[in-house]
Amino acid sequence: MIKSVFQIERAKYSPKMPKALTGSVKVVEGEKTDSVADQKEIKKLFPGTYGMPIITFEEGGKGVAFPEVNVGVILSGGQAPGGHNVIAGLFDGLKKLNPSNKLYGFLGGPAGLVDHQYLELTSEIIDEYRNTGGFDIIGSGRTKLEEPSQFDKGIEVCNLLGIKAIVIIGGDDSNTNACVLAEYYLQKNTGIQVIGCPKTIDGDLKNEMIEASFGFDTACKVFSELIGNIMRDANSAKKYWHFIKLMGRSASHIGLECALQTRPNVCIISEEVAAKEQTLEEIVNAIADIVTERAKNGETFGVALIPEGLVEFIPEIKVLIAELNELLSNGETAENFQTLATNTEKRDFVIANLTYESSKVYASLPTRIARQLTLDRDPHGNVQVSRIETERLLIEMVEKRLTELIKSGIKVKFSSQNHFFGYEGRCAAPSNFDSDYCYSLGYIASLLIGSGKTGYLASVRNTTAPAAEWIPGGVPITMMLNMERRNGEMKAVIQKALVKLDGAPFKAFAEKRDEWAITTSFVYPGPIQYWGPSTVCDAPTKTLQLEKAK
Ligand code: FBP
Repeated sequence: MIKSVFQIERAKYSPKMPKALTGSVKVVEGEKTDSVADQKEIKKLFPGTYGMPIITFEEGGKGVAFPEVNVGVILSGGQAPGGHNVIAGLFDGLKKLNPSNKLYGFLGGPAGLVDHQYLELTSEIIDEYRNTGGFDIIGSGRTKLEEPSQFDKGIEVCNLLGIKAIVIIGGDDSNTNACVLAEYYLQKNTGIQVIGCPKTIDGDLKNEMIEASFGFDTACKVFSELIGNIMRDANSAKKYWHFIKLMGRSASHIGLECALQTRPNVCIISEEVAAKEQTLEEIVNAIADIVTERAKNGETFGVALIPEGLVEFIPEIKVLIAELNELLSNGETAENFQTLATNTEKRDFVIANLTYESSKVYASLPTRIARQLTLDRDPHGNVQVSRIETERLLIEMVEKRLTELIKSGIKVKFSSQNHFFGYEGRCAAPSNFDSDYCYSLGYIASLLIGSGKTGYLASVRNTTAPAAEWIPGGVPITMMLNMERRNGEMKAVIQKALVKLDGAPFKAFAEKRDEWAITTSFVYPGPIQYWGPSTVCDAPTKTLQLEKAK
């Protein structure tokens, strides 16, 4: 592999670790736990792994010799900066427990476990990937692990390779699968442990015990740099409104964090749209009002941030999507839809099969956007919001609204550009925070394996303090479960963390947004810094700082 000078220098970075992990470690068990909701149902579904205690790793312990163990690791779902460091931390932790331990990587995500595609990860391979972005060391995938036949295929390959533990690095859906797998292997007495690690740039896998999912820090910093660059261009040329859609799936954490870092004129928060039951028309009119107000001051430019999942939160489109899900997921109508050859036939078919209200909404959307709403769902049943051009939808509708205002005598000029930031940040070189955090998560996974645990998610708390003071541990995944309707059935799943409207990050934004809307207040954060003062290189996200502020 040909390396850039940056990669060569960055490979030498030694991730900072919690002091508790630097010597011998002792396991401290806390109180028994309960799931966040639906305790009775979850307990019944997970009799073996329900109620386990929270684990903390503290300095001390006797440094006992660990028996040899082989471990398998899986990268699951969308890429997030730092995944390679989780694997490096896991590898180093396993070797420290016993130098004969082996780590196998399953290739291409969970499918690698089922299809028996794997690679032994040696120190030569690991060293190539330390502190790098991407998941290319073993690849990732979105195969859903839910069928006993898949779990049994996993047992076969584990027996073949002598694997006694599997580490799944994934988001809420993948760690829900990890929990199901842990319970299955426990019930079947296979002796195979399953440990999860919290990954996703979306930032929606967090709770009391999991302060952040890895990748959020780096991705937001990359997007904020790009937004800042666009702001500076907008402020220089003074001729465009830039509409920027930001990844994050349902949750608006990325949009909110980037808004706190850059101070845009508009940032829509999907969770607020849902709470206030704002219609698409209301959202459009509010943006058009800001464009008009700024034009009065001669500022015919601006920046609007749009969360990727917005459409799912606008009440009338939410109902439409739910109807489309029913219509196109199973059964005869779904099959009939698939046989239609042209987009026009598909559009007519959908309109004819929706309720009156939803068919009106569907027909009112630009054809391209309406078609995007009918694209295939991902294997977990989620609408692929990254493929819906919400930023263009809003531009078209704001233009229409402004044309009406112009006709009524209001003077306003509006030229737009649209952008979508997501893939630009998912594989960026991890920031110091993500490099450190991920390495610790992987190292902790090795300790959870060493202490015989299963059904746990590796956790690091106190992450706004210097890394030496971080608190390493493990949280039972069952603690995060609740029952939700998925693909027409009630399922136990990890509760997604959406933006809290009474939380400190949203409040900080809401307090300032009216001012930022009219008075150009842009902040240009610049690129991530990997060398230099700690205040520049190690600062966690504003979201984390505000959430953890005492
Ligand atoms: P995960 O939830 O698997 O971490 O993926 C996050 C994400 O980047 C979302 O922000 C985005 O909607 C989605 O993946 C895009 O998926 P794909 O990589 O399949 O295009």
